[in-house]
Amino acid sequence: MYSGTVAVAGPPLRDFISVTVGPEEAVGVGGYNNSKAWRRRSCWRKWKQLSRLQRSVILFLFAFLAVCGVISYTSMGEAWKSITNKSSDDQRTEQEIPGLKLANPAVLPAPQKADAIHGDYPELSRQKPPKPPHVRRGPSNLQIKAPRRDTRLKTRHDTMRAVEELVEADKVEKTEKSIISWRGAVIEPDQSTEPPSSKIMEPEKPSSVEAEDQKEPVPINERQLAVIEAFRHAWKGYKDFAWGHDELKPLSKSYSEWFGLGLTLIDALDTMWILGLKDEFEEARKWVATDLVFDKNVDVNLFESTIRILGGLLSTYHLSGDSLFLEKAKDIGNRLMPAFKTPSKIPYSDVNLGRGTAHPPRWTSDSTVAEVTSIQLEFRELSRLTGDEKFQKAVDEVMKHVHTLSGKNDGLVPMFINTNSGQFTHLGVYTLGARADSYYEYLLKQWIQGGKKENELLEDYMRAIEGVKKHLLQRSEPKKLTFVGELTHGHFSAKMDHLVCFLPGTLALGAHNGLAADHMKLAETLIETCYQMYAQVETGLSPEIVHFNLHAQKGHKDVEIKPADRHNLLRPETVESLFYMYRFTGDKKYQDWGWEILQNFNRYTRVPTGGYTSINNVQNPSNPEPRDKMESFFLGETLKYMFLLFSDDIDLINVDKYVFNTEAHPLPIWVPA
Ligand code: DMJ
Repeated sequence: MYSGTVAVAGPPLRDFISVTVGPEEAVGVGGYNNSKAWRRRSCWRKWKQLSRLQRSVILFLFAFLAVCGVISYTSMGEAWKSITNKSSDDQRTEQEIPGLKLANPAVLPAPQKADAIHGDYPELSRQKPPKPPHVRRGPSNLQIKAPRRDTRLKTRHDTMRAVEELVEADKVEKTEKSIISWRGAVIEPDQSTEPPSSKIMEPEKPSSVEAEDQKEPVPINERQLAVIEAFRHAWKGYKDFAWGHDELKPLSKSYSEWFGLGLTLIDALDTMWILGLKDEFEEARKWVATDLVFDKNVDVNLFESTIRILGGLLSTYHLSGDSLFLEKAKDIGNRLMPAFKTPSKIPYSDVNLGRGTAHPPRWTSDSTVAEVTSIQLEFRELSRLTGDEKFQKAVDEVMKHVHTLSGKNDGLVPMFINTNSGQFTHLGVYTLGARADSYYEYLLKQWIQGGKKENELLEDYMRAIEGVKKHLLQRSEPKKLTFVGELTHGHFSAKMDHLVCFLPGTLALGAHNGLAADHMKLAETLIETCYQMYAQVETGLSPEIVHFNLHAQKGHKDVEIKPADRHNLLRPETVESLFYMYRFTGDKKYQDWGWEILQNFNRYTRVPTGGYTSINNVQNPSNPEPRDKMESFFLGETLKYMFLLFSDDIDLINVDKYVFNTEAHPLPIWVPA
């Protein structure tokens, strides 16, 4: 029973208001009657009996109490917010894109409604995917752990402070350093030979495997800060001289166009998110919102635009939850579809985005095998997000067709496929390098993406690795490095592209996902080889292609380099594999190797006015001959994998929740059935 009295001072008589509310009031003639209708009538009668002033005062008091209620609600702590958010999170996906239905739910939570969070997110929150729900689903390796939000945010603020200090320190340091000139470029001689100073220390946890159980957030360490500094330096060049264009030409302080779609900017979006570069991300987002237009009379390469643009937009959508990126992804996805209109359904290499026409290269009707089989992760994810199965259907058909084709050699595929006949061409040449590389990578990654159910993919992957072991592995002299060569009409060549260095990481990922343990052993030996491709070279940077010595010769190293192959394009593959190896073993040597590589990029490829450049000669430290081009994958992949390699936080893009596309854009793993 409740009885309340409200007293208000004022003019006589009417100034005193007494309101009594309680069940007593409801007792009238006829005894206790608590029917809803009776209560409504009784209250209304009482209300009518009050003077206008009394009513106004009561209304005012109710309004006042309501305002107090709202204020106290909004000032409640994080815990309360997370409780209230949790239930609405589940409904967001459908609300943000009308009619959107997920064909397959993802292991990751649905991204937050874009417009709701845009411009109002906590600083550096972009380093992490949106908050996962507390419920755990699926097998233990796919379960989502409860977030550690408060402490993590604190760490991010500390990190940004440290980054700012680092930038300041860097400015001071730069003015003190001497510089050397060579062929039109000025390179800082010992840039970042030591990690830049910072208050933040490396985490004590020695291994990422142990890190799985840790409860405390992992602070960003000095090496990661050095990556952030490198990214900012590269970004400065792009912003100053190439903003909105495809690639920076850092020496001539200009740019080059490939597709005319701001390739570097799009490729770098999710890296900025992961590195926590809020301002840079925000500025780039604005460009995407206002300047990125796909309705252009421009020919693009299907594979390159899929892995860099579609992949970049999709992963940025997942990390940020901003629907702008999904809208752009849908737009380009639709515009790429004409590529599949071929007699065999094997797509053409080129598409005109504005005209909706597609064609093969001028000199052939062939497509590259790696290109037509490394667009699947992106198109499948686009179908899952939009509910439109046409994207997935088109790329699945390619894989099913390639699965049945003859012309393979123990699972190894030739490099070309004809868009008319659908058959492999140029038979008899097998490589894990250019034109075939990511076919193998995507067999495994599609299998992982789809919840490890698509047996044909796994079958093809396992068979191919057996083919690699049988036909392509050899050991070099004098160090007996295991390497992956090439087979040309039965003849073994000891040639290995740097591109092949994706393989140790892929093998390790497979082993982590339950495949043969000997894949991990092979990964360990191959990553050592890839590291030696850097370590045995004068600049400490790998050339594009090496030839291994099969016979010991006095004074010769394992690695030989031909003049035409001695360039370095800032490629990511070795760092990518180092990242996986460190994640799965916790062996610090992989971080140390990556650190050496970063320092050598800083020594030989960094351009003082902003940006990094490809070089022509990794064998000449005094004149590495800069090429005047910063490839978009340096920001999209190389620096991202560096940052993740140096991290001890397995939740910073957890590989049990995300699968990286071949351009290092993380896409969610779908929930297993
Ligand atoms: C990137 O575009 C991708 O990693 C692709 O798979 C291979 N080439 C470059 C990087 O080397």
